[in-house]
Amino acid sequence: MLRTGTYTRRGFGAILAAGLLASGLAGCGNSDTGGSGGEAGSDKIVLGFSQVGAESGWRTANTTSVKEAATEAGIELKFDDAQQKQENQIKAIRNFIQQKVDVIAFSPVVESGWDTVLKEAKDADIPVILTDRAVDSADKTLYKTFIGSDFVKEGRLSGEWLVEEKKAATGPVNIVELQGTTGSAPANDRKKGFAEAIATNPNLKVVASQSGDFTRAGGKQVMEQFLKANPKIDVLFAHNDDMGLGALEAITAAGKVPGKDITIITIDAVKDGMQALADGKFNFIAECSPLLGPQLMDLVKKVHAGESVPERVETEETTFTPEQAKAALPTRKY
Ligand code: GYE
Repeated sequence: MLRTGTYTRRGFGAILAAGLLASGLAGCGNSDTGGSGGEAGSDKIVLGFSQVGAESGWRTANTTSVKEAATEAGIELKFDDAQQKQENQIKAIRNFIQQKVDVIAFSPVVESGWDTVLKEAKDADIPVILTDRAVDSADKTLYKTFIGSDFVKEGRLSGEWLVEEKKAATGPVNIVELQGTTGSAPANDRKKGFAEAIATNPNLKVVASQSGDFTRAGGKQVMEQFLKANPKIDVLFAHNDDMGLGALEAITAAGKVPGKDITIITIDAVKDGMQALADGKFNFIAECSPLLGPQLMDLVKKVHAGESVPERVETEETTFTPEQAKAALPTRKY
């Protein structure tokens, strides 16, 4: 379940190993946080986790990773699915505060609008860990740490591959972009990284860019509109595999061959995306690992014990071509 290769270059490996091996850390009981939402008499750490939703294969794998890792670490998990709505996440966090959980972790659906509820958690003395997606709060004391991917880098790697792929082009290369959830960190950052990379070749132009909300249905629907409005589409850049998979249906229905008539780049590298890449329907994927559970549980134990944690824990990732996807698929865990 655990890929040691995904961990940060900043010495997190050691922290992780220690955390995974330790069945309990000194000070892990609830007494030092002034109460717990756990069963009476239990000294288990209680973690309230607010998940974005179930919008993609990535998210499903992430939820499984968090649940399995909590069980393995002996942490009591209170899990809430916000169905892609910020108001639901704010409600869930307030519930966790009321229940006096020991630690709160959440994956913020969008970047803005968290200061008030984070302040409430801070006033209640409950440490908060951001997982997967960042917030834009200026006050960094509102949370202990942020663990997740470098989304700008994922966009940049996607753009750099395209620049190389199209370096012989003598005329315009028309790109359409399927953005993730509007206002979310991965949508903002992947767009930015990609735009910066393709700016080096003036032939590469994004002719349409719209949100497909990270879902297959969204990707299909928006791609249909793109195909109707743009007679010449050379490239699709989708902010995740699921939107790319949805777009495949629209492209095929329009009588075009995905991966040939239209070059397709996506992000995530979940199993279905990797299969499409191995089949030559996608051309390139930048990986984004959803297996954050073990790292998260280690951080939960540390912040609960009052130990210091790095401000930012970055997951390490790679990229895949069709040949690399074929080689990786048999052992792919998600
Ligand atoms: O890429 C997408 C999911 O926040 C990294 O959210 C995550 C993104 C992931 O819906 O598939």
